[in-house]
Amino acid sequence: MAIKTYKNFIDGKWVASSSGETFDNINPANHKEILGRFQKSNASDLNKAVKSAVKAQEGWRNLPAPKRGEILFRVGELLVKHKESLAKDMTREMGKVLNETRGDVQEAIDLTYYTAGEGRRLLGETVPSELNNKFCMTVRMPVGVVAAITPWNFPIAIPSWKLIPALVCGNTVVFKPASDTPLSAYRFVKLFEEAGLPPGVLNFVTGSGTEIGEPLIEHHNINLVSFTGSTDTGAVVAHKCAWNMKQYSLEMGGKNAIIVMDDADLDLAVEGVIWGAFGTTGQRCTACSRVIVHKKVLRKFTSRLLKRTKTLRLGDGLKNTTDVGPLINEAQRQKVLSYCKLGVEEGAKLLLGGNVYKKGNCRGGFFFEPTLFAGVSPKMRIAQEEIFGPVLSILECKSLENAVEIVNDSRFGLSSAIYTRDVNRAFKAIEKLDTGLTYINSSTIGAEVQLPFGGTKGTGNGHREAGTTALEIFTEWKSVFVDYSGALQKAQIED
Ligand code: UN1
Repeated sequence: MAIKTYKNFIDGKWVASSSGETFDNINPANHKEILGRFQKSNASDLNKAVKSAVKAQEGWRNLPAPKRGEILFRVGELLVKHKESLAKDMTREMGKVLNETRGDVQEAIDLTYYTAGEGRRLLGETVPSELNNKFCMTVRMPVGVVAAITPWNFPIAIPSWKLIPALVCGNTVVFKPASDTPLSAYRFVKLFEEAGLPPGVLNFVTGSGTEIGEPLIEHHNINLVSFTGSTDTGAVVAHKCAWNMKQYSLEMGGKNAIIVMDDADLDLAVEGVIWGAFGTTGQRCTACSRVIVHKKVLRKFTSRLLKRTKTLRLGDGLKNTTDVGPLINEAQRQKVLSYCKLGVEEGAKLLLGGNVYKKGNCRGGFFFEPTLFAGVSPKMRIAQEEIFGPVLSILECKSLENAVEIVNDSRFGLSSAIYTRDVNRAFKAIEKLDTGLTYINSSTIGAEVQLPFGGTKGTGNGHREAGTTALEIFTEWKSVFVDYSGALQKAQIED
């Protein structure tokens, strides 16, 4: 079958890059399968996309917010309609199992329905004035032109966290998806076109971070950069934005932990840890990569976890017999492998896995064995650094206080969880764990869109996506003072 070439979307038209070049989008479960060719865009394409977003700004911000919301509701309906085929394409292009790619699309549906309703809210506040015959209120204004730079692990859900709130708030957008997942991004953008979004309001450009990502961040017409990805790249975004006086919102790494106390339901905890550590092949920023187990139950828990991990079946995510799909690409697989070697060198005990997986039908993909390390101490690099793969470290704790100390001994602060039947311990954990998300008796993954999403410390820059807090990112506050006294009234000045 002929391989399809996909284009950029600029000013409401599908156009090829002026580079004349494309790159291949491959299936990580079988890298011989090419899913499509995408534009290898350059700075000139990028400039056109930004220009088109600038041009569309005035019209879009003047469209009443409820009308903007209506268009986005239609996007939500189209996501519902195409959920299954979007999920299948997503599994083919990034590997996670079909149930999870369905979940990815569902998360975008939830986010879209929740946030499009902001078109009829976008609440500000009214407050009293210190003077008579004077009215005070706050209103939300769009920030302007937003650059949305998104990762490959949630190819539709994460773009939805950025595009939907940005648009309902009246911003226009230039969207640059990860080069590993341009097909899902393309299909998402097609839905906005079909829903009737005016030309130029959303522009889509594919290509590498250096060719177009950096010029996009630095472009003088970009007012806000919304980025999800690695902490190293996030730091570069922050530097460049600070230097150019732009706003930026960063969602970055995690080193998320589950605490298993001695009173926990151990079978439930094993299931939560398996789901958190090996779901999405460990490639979630919320993935559980440390399990901190009370010494009284350490042996029992470890043996049950080991037994359960051995049952996981690797394979193509499209097959319903598969539990764990491939990693995204070979570079990522080599990174995970090097961390496994490092764990052994650091003195951790490799209980299971630790190597690439090439058996049977998995030969042609970027598969990696589900890996367990025991005897990990908190300062080891495998307990400190984000691996982004199916590698779990087991650590021992003596008490809740000790467990909290280990969880918080991290440069990241995204997600944490505790398994306990003791309500006092649960609330103590909620109070003490320094993370943006905390789960009681459930895994570190599975955040819902009506709540703020984000983390403390090196995970972000204090912003929270989703929920109503997304509006804080995508709007500017204006404070308004209306004096209807007909006289010069002076605040703060005594007569
Ligand atoms: C991510 O890993 O980048 O809470 C996002 C979760 C998902 C979102 C994860 N709802 O795991």
